[in-house]
Amino acid sequence: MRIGIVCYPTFGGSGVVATELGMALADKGHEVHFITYNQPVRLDFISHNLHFHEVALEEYPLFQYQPYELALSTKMVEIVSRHNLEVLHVHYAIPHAYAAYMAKKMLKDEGIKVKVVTTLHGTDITLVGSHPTYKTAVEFSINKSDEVTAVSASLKEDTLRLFNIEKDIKVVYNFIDGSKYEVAHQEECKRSALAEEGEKILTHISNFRPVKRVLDVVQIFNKVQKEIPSKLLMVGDGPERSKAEQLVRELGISDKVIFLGNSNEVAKLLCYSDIFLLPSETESFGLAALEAMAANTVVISSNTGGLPEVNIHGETGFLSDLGDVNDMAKNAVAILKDDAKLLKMKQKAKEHTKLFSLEKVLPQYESIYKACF
Ligand code: GMT
Repeated sequence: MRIGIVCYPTFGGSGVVATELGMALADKGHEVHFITYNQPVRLDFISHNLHFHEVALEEYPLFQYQPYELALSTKMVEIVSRHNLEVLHVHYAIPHAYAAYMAKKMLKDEGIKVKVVTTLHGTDITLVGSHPTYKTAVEFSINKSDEVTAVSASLKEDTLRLFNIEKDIKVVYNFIDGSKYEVAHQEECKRSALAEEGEKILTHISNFRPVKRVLDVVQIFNKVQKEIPSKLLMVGDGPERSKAEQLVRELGISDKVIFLGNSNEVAKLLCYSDIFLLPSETESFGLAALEAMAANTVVISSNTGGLPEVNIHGETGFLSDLGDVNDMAKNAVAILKDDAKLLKMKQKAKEHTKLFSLEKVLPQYESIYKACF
């Protein structure tokens, strides 16, 4: 098929999933066109059937805010008609689903048909989308999509609770390409580069937005390091990073916490880790947790949103109530003290990721594209 993929090109989970999906679809022989404002960060190759089209914005002194939806829908019209695209798959409802609806209408006037598939990722529903500022337009554009998917059962429930939805929402879980984690583990994992012999490694990866509760991450680690020789790797960047750095200084643990900034080498970094910390306020799925599990890492997370669908309490890791840093630290210390149990849990975590493999999920999206016709 000929498919346009619209996403945020950044380190956020929705952009990562969209990019990995597009690359896998192209690998399978589909023609894929990414339409967004920058080359997606995980898009590491372009080929004869994998293309990137930049949405450029024109500055004009009258505009306090650049009208991105207008530029995006104009670009969609251009690319759909030039490349005969059959489906526009938009990731993250705001503003992508709305812009796709406008593009579809404009194309219809030219006698060109295109189908729109919208994938809901989380904050487009739970935090931003349901806000009165956007709610009407988000609800409208979800209902006007030809097919709608959500990345977890929990997100589907949230969508049905927060909006008046007339469409059937299909749950298609996020996925990972397990082979990427094998390579990193066997050949390139140089644990000694970051920790001393005998030290355990805890890792957090996110965009450091308030919803990720990075201060909880630091508090949990502070309790753990008092009982277990350990290091904390903080990967990513965002608005809460300086507060987290400040808290690390105040707690006097600067020599044990390493802030690495954004990285494209997630698989390589995760291969060092024993525990992945994700105490988020809400998480529709928790792709970062799944990536950690694929790299043999035990997950200690909150029990919010879709996290219990990914992290199985007592098997792949532990779930605690939101903000209960004592419980999260207690679970971490207990598992880090028992090497045999830690190893078993790491293996279980990896095993569990097979449910979310690329091979399982890719055909689900392909049949959703076909179901539009
Ligand atoms: O969580 C983020 O920081 C990014 C955000 C996004 O849309 O890019 O992630 C959401 O989508 C991911 C991919 O589907 C999910 O794994 C995350 O759980 C979800 N984030 C939230 O719900 C907070």
